[in-house]
Amino acid sequence: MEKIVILTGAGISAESGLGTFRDEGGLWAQHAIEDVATPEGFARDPALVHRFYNTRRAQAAEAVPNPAHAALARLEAQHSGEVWIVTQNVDGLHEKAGNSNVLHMHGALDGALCAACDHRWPAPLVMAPGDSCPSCAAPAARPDIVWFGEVPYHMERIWQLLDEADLFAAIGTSGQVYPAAAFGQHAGRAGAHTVELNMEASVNARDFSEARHGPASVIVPEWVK
Ligand code: BJW
Repeated sequence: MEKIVILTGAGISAESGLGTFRDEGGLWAQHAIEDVATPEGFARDPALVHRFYNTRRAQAAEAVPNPAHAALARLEAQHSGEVWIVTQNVDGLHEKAGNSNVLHMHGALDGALCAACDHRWPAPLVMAPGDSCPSCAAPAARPDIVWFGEVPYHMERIWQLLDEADLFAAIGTSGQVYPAAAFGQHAGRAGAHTVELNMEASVNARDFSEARHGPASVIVPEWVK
């Protein structure tokens, strides 16, 4: 039975009102990456990093899935084989839309992580410097987000899914951040048909055997049918 693996990025949530990173006016135009998305930035100015994620947590809590998320939920419900979503997004919109096979490789806004003992728990809406861990009591709570220089989650499982995939699709991602940027090439070499669905050609467009360009809310439902 056909196995489908779908990588999603910020572009799939753009039409739900959540900013992408690298588009004009995106999150990185407003914040320096090294200040808010690295462990070094968090050590330097935890208040700034918490403000950045508190704002995004509040936006994500209000956001609703758009027709692209809904189409992927339909795909999982109706496809006779396996469908896996590997998402770089931390907004939880795939689960809100109804997908259950979701791997969050860059963490989640609704999660907190203890930098001292690695304990994880549901994040409160607002986190602050010095918040303590409910397990070891260290004042070391941080967002459960994978920052630059940290190893993304579920990697062993993801490489295995890519090796076994018959179809791999990348949706709404610029292809600039590794290891996700290498998934298309990896899946193609392992034998999958590869398709990119994005507003424009990504930087690694040549790794895909098929491309569809346009807003995700239009091209994803068309692709899923
Ligand atoms: C639409 C649309 C619409 C708009 N419809 N489309 C040199 C070479 C190779 C690698 C490295 C290197 N130097 C450093 C590295 C490693 C580094 C890296 O890749 N750096 C690059 C910048 C070069 N990577 C890491 O550090 C990662 N860890 C790692 O590699 O560990 C080593 C290891 C790996 C594996 C096994 C063992 C060891 C960690 C990366 C962590 C990324 N974290 C962030 C922030 C945290 C999450 C958060 O706060 O939300 O994750 S960065 C940010 O970028 C975020 C995203 O998930 C990620 C990807 O961005 P995405 O989703 O692609 O968004 P955009 O904005 O870039 O693109 C949006 C696209 O949508 C655009 O193309 C638009 O056109 C399109 N679009 N509207 C359809 N309506």
